Amino acid sequence: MKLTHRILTCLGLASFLLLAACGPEDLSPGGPDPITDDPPPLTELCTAESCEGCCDPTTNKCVMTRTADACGPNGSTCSKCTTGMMCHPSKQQCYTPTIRTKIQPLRAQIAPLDPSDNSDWDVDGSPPDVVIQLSCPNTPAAVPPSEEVESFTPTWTKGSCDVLSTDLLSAPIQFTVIDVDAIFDDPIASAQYQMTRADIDRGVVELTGSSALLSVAFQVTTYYAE
Ligand SMILES: [Ca+2]
Ligand SMILES: [Ca+2]
Repeated sequence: MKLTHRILTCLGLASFLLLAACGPEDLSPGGPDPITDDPPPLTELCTAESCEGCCDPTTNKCVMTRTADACGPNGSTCSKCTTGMMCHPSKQQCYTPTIRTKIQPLRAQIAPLDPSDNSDWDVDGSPPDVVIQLSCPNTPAAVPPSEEVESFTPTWTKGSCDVLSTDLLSAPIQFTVIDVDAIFDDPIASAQYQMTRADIDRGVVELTGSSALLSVAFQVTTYYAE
Protein backbone atom coordinates (compact mmCIF):
# COMPACT_ATOMS: atom_id res chain seq x y z
CA MET A 1 0.00 0.00 0.00
CA LYS A 2 2.80 2.30 0.87
CA LEU A 3 4.58 1.42 -2.40
CA THR A 4 1.49 2.11 -4.44
CA HIS A 5 1.13 5.45 -2.75
CA ARG A 6 4.70 6.34 -3.59
CA ILE A 7 4.17 5.39 -7.25
CA LEU A 8 1.09 7.50 -7.46
CA THR A 9 2.89 10.41 -5.85
CA CYS A 10 5.72 10.02 -8.27
CA LEU A 11 3.37 9.94 -11.23
CA GLY A 12 1.63 13.03 -9.94
CA LEU A 13 4.94 14.77 -9.53
CA ALA A 14 6.01 13.67 -12.95
CA SER A 15 2.98 15.19 -14.59
CA PHE A 16 3.44 18.29 -12.53
CA LEU A 17 7.01 18.63 -13.78
CA LEU A 18 5.79 18.22 -17.34
CA LEU A 19 7.06 14.77 -18.14
CA ALA A 20 10.20 14.90 -15.98
CA ALA A 21 10.75 11.25 -15.07
CA CYS A 22 11.37 9.81 -11.62
CA GLY A 23 14.91 8.89 -10.60
CA PRO A 24 18.04 10.88 -9.95
CA GLU A 25 19.72 9.99 -13.28
CA ASP A 26 17.02 11.88 -15.18
CA LEU A 27 17.30 15.10 -13.28
CA SER A 28 20.40 16.36 -15.05
CA PRO A 29 19.80 19.15 -17.56
CA GLY A 30 19.39 18.00 -21.14
CA GLY A 31 22.38 18.08 -23.51
CA PRO A 32 22.27 19.06 -27.18
CA ASP A 33 19.21 18.10 -29.10
CA PRO A 34 19.83 14.46 -29.98
CA ILE A 35 17.95 14.78 -33.29
CA THR A 36 20.53 17.14 -34.81
CA ASP A 37 23.34 14.77 -33.86
CA ASP A 38 21.98 11.88 -35.87
CA PRO A 39 24.42 10.42 -38.42
CA PRO A 40 23.73 11.51 -42.03
CA PRO A 41 21.42 9.32 -44.11
CA LEU A 42 23.14 6.39 -45.78
CA THR A 43 22.90 8.01 -49.21
CA GLU A 44 25.24 10.79 -48.11
CA LEU A 45 28.02 8.44 -47.09
CA CYS A 46 30.83 8.33 -49.63
CA THR A 47 31.39 4.74 -50.71
CA ALA A 48 32.40 2.97 -53.89
CA GLU A 49 28.70 2.19 -54.43
CA SER A 50 27.48 5.75 -53.95
CA CYS A 51 30.42 7.75 -55.35
CA GLU A 52 31.74 7.69 -58.89
CA GLY A 53 34.69 9.70 -57.73
CA CYS A 54 36.90 9.83 -54.69
CA CYS A 55 35.86 10.90 -51.20
CA ASP A 56 37.09 14.19 -49.78
CA PRO A 57 38.96 13.27 -46.57
CA THR A 58 37.71 16.40 -44.78
CA THR A 59 34.05 16.54 -45.73
CA ASN A 60 33.58 12.89 -46.78
CA LYS A 61 31.76 14.23 -49.83
CA CYS A 62 32.07 12.64 -53.23
CA VAL A 63 34.43 14.47 -55.62
CA MET A 64 33.16 13.57 -59.09
CA THR A 65 35.72 15.51 -61.13
CA ARG A 66 39.14 14.21 -60.26
CA THR A 67 42.13 16.53 -60.49
CA ALA A 68 45.78 16.34 -59.49
CA ASP A 69 44.59 17.71 -56.14
CA ALA A 70 41.94 15.02 -55.61
CA CYS A 71 42.64 11.65 -57.18
CA GLY A 72 41.74 8.08 -56.36
CA PRO A 73 39.49 5.13 -57.24
CA ASN A 74 35.74 5.25 -56.75
CA GLY A 75 34.83 5.57 -53.09
CA SER A 76 38.43 5.83 -51.92
CA THR A 77 39.83 8.77 -50.03
CA CYS A 78 41.01 11.50 -52.42
CA SER A 79 44.74 12.11 -52.38
CA LYS A 80 46.87 14.85 -53.89
CA CYS A 81 49.27 13.92 -56.67
CA THR A 82 52.88 15.00 -56.24
CA THR A 83 54.21 17.87 -58.37
CA GLY A 84 54.42 17.01 -62.06
CA MET A 85 51.93 14.17 -61.82
CA MET A 86 48.33 14.17 -63.02
CA CYS A 87 45.25 12.13 -62.21
CA HIS A 88 44.64 9.57 -64.93
CA PRO A 89 40.97 9.91 -65.99
CA SER A 90 40.29 6.23 -66.52
CA LYS A 91 42.87 4.55 -64.28
CA GLN A 92 41.91 6.99 -61.50
CA GLN A 93 45.43 7.19 -60.13
CA CYS A 94 48.30 9.65 -60.26
CA TYR A 95 50.72 9.22 -63.13
CA THR A 96 53.55 11.12 -64.80
CA PRO A 97 52.25 12.25 -68.19
CA THR A 98 54.28 12.29 -71.38
CA ILE A 99 53.91 15.64 -73.11
CA ARG A 100 53.72 15.44 -76.89
CA THR A 101 53.25 18.07 -79.55
CA LYS A 102 51.54 17.78 -82.92
CA ILE A 103 52.66 20.15 -85.64
CA GLN A 104 50.26 20.70 -88.50
CA PRO A 105 51.10 22.86 -91.53
CA LEU A 106 48.19 25.30 -91.74
CA ARG A 107 48.68 27.74 -94.61
CA ALA A 108 51.20 29.59 -96.71
CA GLN A 109 51.43 32.54 -99.02
CA ILE A 110 53.35 32.02 -102.26
CA ALA A 111 54.90 34.84 -104.32
CA PRO A 112 52.92 35.66 -107.51
CA LEU A 113 55.92 34.84 -109.70
CA ASP A 114 58.69 32.27 -109.36
CA PRO A 115 61.63 34.48 -108.23
CA SER A 116 64.16 32.11 -109.82
CA ASP A 117 63.17 33.28 -113.32
CA ASN A 118 60.52 35.92 -112.60
CA SER A 119 57.92 33.96 -114.54
CA ASP A 120 54.65 32.23 -113.74
CA TRP A 121 54.92 29.16 -111.57
CA ASP A 122 53.20 27.13 -114.24
CA VAL A 123 53.37 27.48 -118.04
CA ASP A 124 49.58 27.77 -118.25
CA GLY A 125 49.69 30.73 -115.86
CA SER A 126 47.76 28.85 -113.18
CA PRO A 127 48.66 29.09 -109.49
CA PRO A 128 51.32 26.75 -108.13
CA ASP A 129 50.34 23.28 -106.92
CA VAL A 130 51.75 23.44 -103.44
CA VAL A 131 52.83 20.59 -101.20
CA ILE A 132 54.66 20.96 -97.90
CA GLN A 133 56.85 18.19 -96.52
CA LEU A 134 57.49 18.47 -92.80
CA SER A 135 60.23 16.74 -90.87
CA CYS A 136 60.34 16.72 -87.08
CA PRO A 137 63.14 15.75 -84.67
CA ASN A 138 63.32 12.15 -83.47
CA THR A 139 60.36 10.89 -85.44
CA PRO A 140 60.99 7.25 -86.35
CA ALA A 141 59.22 7.27 -89.71
CA ALA A 142 59.06 9.90 -92.41
CA VAL A 143 56.03 12.13 -92.15
CA PRO A 144 53.70 11.87 -95.14
CA PRO A 145 53.56 15.11 -97.15
CA SER A 146 50.57 17.40 -97.11
CA GLU A 147 47.90 17.26 -99.77
CA GLU A 148 48.54 19.19 -102.99
CA VAL A 149 46.68 22.49 -103.16
CA GLU A 150 46.66 24.69 -106.26
CA SER A 151 46.69 28.20 -104.84
CA PHE A 152 48.88 31.18 -104.04
CA THR A 153 47.46 30.86 -100.51
CA PRO A 154 47.22 27.11 -99.94
CA THR A 155 45.79 25.67 -96.71
CA TRP A 156 46.45 22.14 -95.53
CA THR A 157 44.95 19.64 -93.14
CA LYS A 158 47.43 16.80 -93.68
CA GLY A 159 51.16 16.34 -93.34
CA SER A 160 51.45 16.73 -89.57
CA CYS A 161 54.12 15.23 -87.36
CA ASP A 162 53.83 14.22 -83.73
CA VAL A 163 56.82 14.40 -81.39
CA LEU A 164 57.85 14.42 -77.76
CA SER A 165 57.77 18.05 -76.68
CA THR A 166 61.26 17.74 -75.21
CA ASP A 167 62.56 16.59 -78.62
CA LEU A 168 60.82 19.48 -80.31
CA LEU A 169 62.59 21.94 -78.04
CA SER A 170 66.00 20.35 -78.57
CA ALA A 171 66.19 20.24 -82.37
CA PRO A 172 64.61 22.22 -85.22
CA ILE A 173 61.78 21.16 -87.51
CA GLN A 174 62.57 21.16 -91.21
CA PHE A 175 60.18 21.73 -94.07
CA THR A 176 60.27 21.84 -97.84
CA VAL A 177 57.62 23.52 -99.97
CA ILE A 178 57.36 22.63 -103.65
CA ASP A 179 55.16 23.38 -106.63
CA VAL A 180 54.32 19.98 -108.10
CA ASP A 181 54.72 19.96 -111.89
CA ALA A 182 54.26 17.35 -114.59
CA ILE A 183 57.96 16.70 -115.11
CA PHE A 184 60.15 18.77 -112.77
CA ASP A 185 58.76 20.13 -109.53
CA ASP A 186 59.60 23.77 -108.80
CA PRO A 187 61.19 24.21 -105.39
CA ILE A 188 59.57 27.06 -103.45
CA ALA A 189 61.44 27.01 -100.17
CA SER A 190 63.34 24.74 -97.84
CA ALA A 191 63.99 25.85 -94.29
CA GLN A 192 64.30 24.85 -90.70
CA TYR A 193 63.02 26.44 -87.52
CA GLN A 194 63.71 25.85 -83.86
CA MET A 195 60.45 25.80 -81.90
CA THR A 196 60.45 27.56 -78.54
CA ARG A 197 58.37 27.09 -75.44
CA ALA A 198 56.60 30.35 -76.30
CA ASP A 199 55.59 28.83 -79.67
CA ILE A 200 54.18 25.79 -77.87
CA ASP A 201 52.29 27.99 -75.43
CA ARG A 202 50.94 30.18 -78.23
CA GLY A 203 49.73 27.19 -80.24
CA VAL A 204 50.63 28.62 -83.63
CA VAL A 205 53.83 29.61 -85.40
CA GLU A 206 53.87 32.14 -88.25
CA LEU A 207 57.08 32.40 -90.23
CA THR A 208 57.85 34.99 -92.88
CA GLY A 209 60.82 35.42 -95.05
CA SER A 210 61.89 33.95 -98.33
CA SER A 211 61.31 35.55 -101.73
CA ALA A 212 59.17 32.67 -102.95
CA LEU A 213 57.51 31.60 -99.71
CA LEU A 214 56.19 34.84 -98.28
CA SER A 215 54.82 33.23 -95.14
CA VAL A 216 53.95 29.86 -93.67
CA ALA A 217 52.02 28.93 -90.53
CA PHE A 218 51.93 25.84 -88.37
CA GLN A 219 49.48 24.83 -85.71
CA VAL A 220 51.21 23.58 -82.57
CA THR A 221 49.06 21.38 -80.34
CA THR A 222 50.46 20.02 -77.11
CA TYR A 223 48.75 17.20 -75.25
CA TYR A 224 49.32 14.70 -72.48
CA ALA A 225 49.98 11.15 -73.63
CA GLU A 226 50.25 8.01 -71.52
CA1 LIG B 1 55.44 24.95 -111.83
CA1 LIG C 1 49.00 24.96 -111.43
